[in-house]
Amino acid sequence: MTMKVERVELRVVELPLVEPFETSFGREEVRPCILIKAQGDGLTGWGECVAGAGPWYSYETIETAWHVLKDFLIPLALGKAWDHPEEVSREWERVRGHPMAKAGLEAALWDLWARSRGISLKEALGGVKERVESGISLGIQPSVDDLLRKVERALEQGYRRIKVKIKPGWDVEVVKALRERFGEIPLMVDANAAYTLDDRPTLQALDAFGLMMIEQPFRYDDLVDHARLQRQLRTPVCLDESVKSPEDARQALKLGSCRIINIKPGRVGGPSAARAIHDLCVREGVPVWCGGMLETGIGRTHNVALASLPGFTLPNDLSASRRYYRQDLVEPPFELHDDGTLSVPSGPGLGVEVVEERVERATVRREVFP
Ligand code: NPQ
Ligand code: MG
Repeated sequence: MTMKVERVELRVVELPLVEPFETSFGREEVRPCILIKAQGDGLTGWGECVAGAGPWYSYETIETAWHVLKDFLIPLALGKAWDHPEEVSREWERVRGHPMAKAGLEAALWDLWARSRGISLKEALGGVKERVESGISLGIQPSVDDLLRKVERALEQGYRRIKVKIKPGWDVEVVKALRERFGEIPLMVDANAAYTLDDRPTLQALDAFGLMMIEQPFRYDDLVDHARLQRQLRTPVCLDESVKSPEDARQALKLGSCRIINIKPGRVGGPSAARAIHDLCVREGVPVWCGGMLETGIGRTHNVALASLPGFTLPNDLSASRRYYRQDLVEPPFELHDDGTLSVPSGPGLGVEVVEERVERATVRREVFP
């Protein structure tokens, strides 16, 4: 059953966050993102590009992603006959880098393709779980007391794992306070690349707290120093920023740069690449989990479907919609069950309704191709 994309609509939408989100690289109060609507054969598919306003997490921004989508990726996709989204993403291998731009459009094609077969994204990707485990990611707070209150709240809500953002000066004392107050809860930290080899005393101190993992302590593109660190720590190192493709994942495992990988479809170039890294990690016995980029319901749904694959054995950065947004762009919004999980939608494609009137209201820019 061959398909064709006849029309693509790009939008920038801006949604206010319920509270500011602060990491070692900056503070966000509003989340802008690009939404992609791909249409063909009377069907519609939705994707979300997770590039941020500035090049702080990675080099991509809303502007670079818009440019690459408009001038290179959409022209390569429009009007071509294809049987599977992976065929289209193979065409884009000619475009170096820009994984977030590729991932947003590829996600829309997966939705379109799944709908054309009348199956859910979960089935399309090979998912098996009906519910996925939720963890929460808590930003840097004004004080340790503020963080303790946030963690208490998250545990009451049922989140299965607490992740706290760290940076030099907001690390060992914070983790110590959390262990003193909450004991042996499932706890991890994410540095977003804020440390160097010189900070090893700090990382050694964190090693004593029985953390589930330390995420991306070193440079956003480093594999070598992480390998050296992993040999010196009991705590598993988890890579996020440094793994930008299946090839990076293969090299990271070969070098011993980490014992866990955070898979984000946006960061690695799309659902196909995300699944390839999952498959590699299953073969190598390396646990994975699905990260988050403060997605709206559209990106969140794609992530939840991915996290239903069997190798996603650790709690994911997939929280309830209301953790980030007062009103999500999809219905029903994601709600946390008492057991700390989210349901994986089972209807065709995304399996949730995109509320176009809300999308329209949040839109600050729009363009249609051709
Ligand atoms: C992480 N996410 O795991 C990311 C970091 C992050 C939920 O911790 C705009 C662009 C906002 C990129 C917010 C979580 C972002 C962003 C957070 C990246 O490292
Ligand atoms: Mg991270």
